Amino acid sequence: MKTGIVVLGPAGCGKSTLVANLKKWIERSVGLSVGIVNLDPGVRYLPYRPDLDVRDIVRVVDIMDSEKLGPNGAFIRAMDIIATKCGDMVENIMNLEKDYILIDTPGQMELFIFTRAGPTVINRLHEHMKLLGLLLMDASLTTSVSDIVTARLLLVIVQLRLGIPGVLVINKADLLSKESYDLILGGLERLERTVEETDEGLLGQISETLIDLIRATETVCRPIIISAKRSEGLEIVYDIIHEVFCTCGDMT
Ligand SMILES: Nc1nc2c(ncn2[C@@H]2O[C@H](COP(=O)(O)OP(=O)(O)OP(=O)(O)O)[C@@H](O)[C@H]2O)c(=O)[nH]1
Ligand SMILES: [Mg+2]
Repeated sequence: MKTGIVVLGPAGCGKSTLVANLKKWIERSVGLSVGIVNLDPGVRYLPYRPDLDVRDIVRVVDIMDSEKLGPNGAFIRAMDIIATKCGDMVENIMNLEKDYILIDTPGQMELFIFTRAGPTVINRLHEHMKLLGLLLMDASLTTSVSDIVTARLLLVIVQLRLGIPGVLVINKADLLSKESYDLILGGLERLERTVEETDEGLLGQISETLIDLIRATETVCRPIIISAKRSEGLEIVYDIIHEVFCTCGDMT
């Protein structure tokens, strides 16, 4: 069965950079072949040459012109069109003779996750291939307990919406302070201790409750920290992909 890695995350967190550099890293360091699928119908420039591109089906700019819609309305319309042509797309992906398939997703993550089309495309793919989601977050958005709790909770929601296992990947390590680094890698216990020490009242209680929820729903592994641009930490990403599929099997 083919293995697909779905790279998700808020706008500008480094998804396309990770896809470009992870492909290079896997091919160079592991010697396996990697195909790339672009699922973003709105993107203009990509830092890689995709093997399959949804912009061959539909482009957001064309929908904005032809249907007189704004960017978000046009994006939702484009995703609906992609969902209806999902069967052909899945067949084309299955025909790619590659060991791994990296799937780049739109910057408007909420429009991908919280509409019907995004989960439909992922569910159709998941019928034919093993999938792991990498939820990428910008390091500047993971500097406090509440930031990290929010990111980890978002991972739970992404897994729930898309029905695939996921790993939280903090990108732009080069911008991360030593304190934030330790807080992210210190695990849930470290977050709990920090909440207790800082006595944030009601917000602290919310964080404690959410930490319990994250502990109860955690499936794959702790967050990892990388720099997609500098290709740092990509060996950890690869080890986790390998661990999830080869050691534990598909965890859904
Ligand atoms: N400092 C730093 N910048 C990075 C890193 N990875 C990516 N970037 C920069 O972040 C910006 C956005 O990168 P993209 O790869 O286009 O991000 P994206 O998530 O695909 O963006 P959208 O598809 O528009 O949502 C670019 O300027 C990248 O060079 C990193 O590890 N460190
Ligand atoms: Mg992108």
